[in-house]
Amino acid sequence: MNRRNIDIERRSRRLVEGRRGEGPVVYWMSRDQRIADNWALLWAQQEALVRRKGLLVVFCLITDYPGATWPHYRFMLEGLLELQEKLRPLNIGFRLLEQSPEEILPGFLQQLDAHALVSDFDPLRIKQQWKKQLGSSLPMPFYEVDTHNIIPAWTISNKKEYAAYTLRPKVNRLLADYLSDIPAVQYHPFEHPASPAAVDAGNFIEKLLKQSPTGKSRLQPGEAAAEGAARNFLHNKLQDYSSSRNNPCLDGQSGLSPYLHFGQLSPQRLAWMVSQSELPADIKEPYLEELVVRRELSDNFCYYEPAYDCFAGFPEWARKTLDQHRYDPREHLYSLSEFEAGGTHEKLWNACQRDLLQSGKLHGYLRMYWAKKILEWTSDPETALHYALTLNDRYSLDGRDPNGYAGIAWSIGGVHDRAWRERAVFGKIRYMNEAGCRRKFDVDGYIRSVFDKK
Ligand code: FAD
Ligand code: FO1
Repeated sequence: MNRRNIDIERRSRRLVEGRRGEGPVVYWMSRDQRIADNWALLWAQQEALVRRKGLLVVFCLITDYPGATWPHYRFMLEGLLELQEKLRPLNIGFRLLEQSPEEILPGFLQQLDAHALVSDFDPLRIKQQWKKQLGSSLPMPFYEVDTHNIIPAWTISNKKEYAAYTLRPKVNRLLADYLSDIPAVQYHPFEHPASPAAVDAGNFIEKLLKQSPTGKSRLQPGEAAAEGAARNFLHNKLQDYSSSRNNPCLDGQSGLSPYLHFGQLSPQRLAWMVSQSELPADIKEPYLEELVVRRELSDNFCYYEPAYDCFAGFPEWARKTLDQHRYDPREHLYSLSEFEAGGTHEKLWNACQRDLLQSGKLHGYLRMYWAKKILEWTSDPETALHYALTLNDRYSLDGRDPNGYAGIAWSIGGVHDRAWRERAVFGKIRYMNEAGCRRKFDVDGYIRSVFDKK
């Protein structure tokens, strides 16, 4: 096996044995919505080339995806429109199916007599359930390829990691071997058949987009825009990342998380570009720490902790301390709709919430403060968790993501953190407040910038 084949193979695993059909190889795309730098598509093409089969990409559109609203769909659908246009000259088919995968794929694949099915990896519950159900009803082999993590989630660790310091040595051991350039998909020489349920995906998406009550996406969606944004960050902002990223008044973060969330940008491509840049290592490392260690730690958490969005998913010390402070009096209590409307007594929190609603994103440093105040101003940690998850998923363009579940569990439930000095309500969970923010950045300047925004 050559290096390319090894690289492709070691990111895959077989979920179902099955009997190979005579039809095309099908890639059910979900988390990694791109053509470039997609190991799952490369895997599917390699399989189709060896077996002299056509190649088809299928996307199952679920109109009630948990937590998703129109701005998210708009961003995703515009990306898919670009994707299907780029697949055509490669002679790779694209089908958009309007139903959840475990319902529609078995019949669809049977009609095609599909040779094999491959999907991208995702640790979230909904995907794990779909795959389990699919696995029990498919006659053909079913594979999974991790093309979101640089080192497959099941390779980097076989257990839930305690914190970044336990995952980091594992990353460091394997990264040099896994972090490489990624080959390109080729023109596919074998025809894919006209398939059942072959609605014209382009027309269908255009029609859906016309129904969208939201205007154009604030951030330009799609693979081409993602690549442009990554290059812009690399050339103009990376050098100042470590000094400016924790200041919400500076535009110091990369802003790439929506592209990463919808899979329009490959984390490996981004990490590769950063690692190849001529900037000194001490400039590149803080960014790679977030992009590789922290991000892969989130996938590790959601993959090995089935209760990643529940109180039960918090570490034992955190559950114990939160339980001990469960009945502490709260000075302020707000309902979900009061939080949603940014109607608390604290101007900074209200500005954060307004920022989130206006721009679909909240600065990384403020996300921590924002979630911790929800813990302080609700009756119990379960309610706090529910409110934070609901608002983050509903309003963040990059929400509904393992990073969000891990970030909120860190803020409210001490996941990947340690015990701090004990205080009311929080117990030993790390505390944050406005005074701390004032020591870090110009809080009034931030508030003004949000309320002055048109
Ligand atoms: P940059 O600072 O430029 O970092 C580059 C990339 O590294 C990010 O895009 C992301 O993939 C990764 N990264 C950075 N910080 C973290 C982190 N703390 N944990 C895991 N990966 C990280 N991230 C999301 O992608 N979606 C969410 O819904 C989300 N919700 C969060 C909620 C809370 C309460 C907290 C505390 C954090 C949350 N994060 C979330 C993690 C982090 O804040 C964002 O990834 C980051 O702010 C995104 O902006 P950026 O791409 O400009 O980040
Ligand atoms: N995945 C799908 O396979 N089909 C969908 O219709 C779909 C909608 C969707 C909407 C918003 C959003 O944030 C994610 C959505 N996803 C969808 C899933 C996404 O691709 C990611 O896999 C997970 O959210 C994160 O791992």
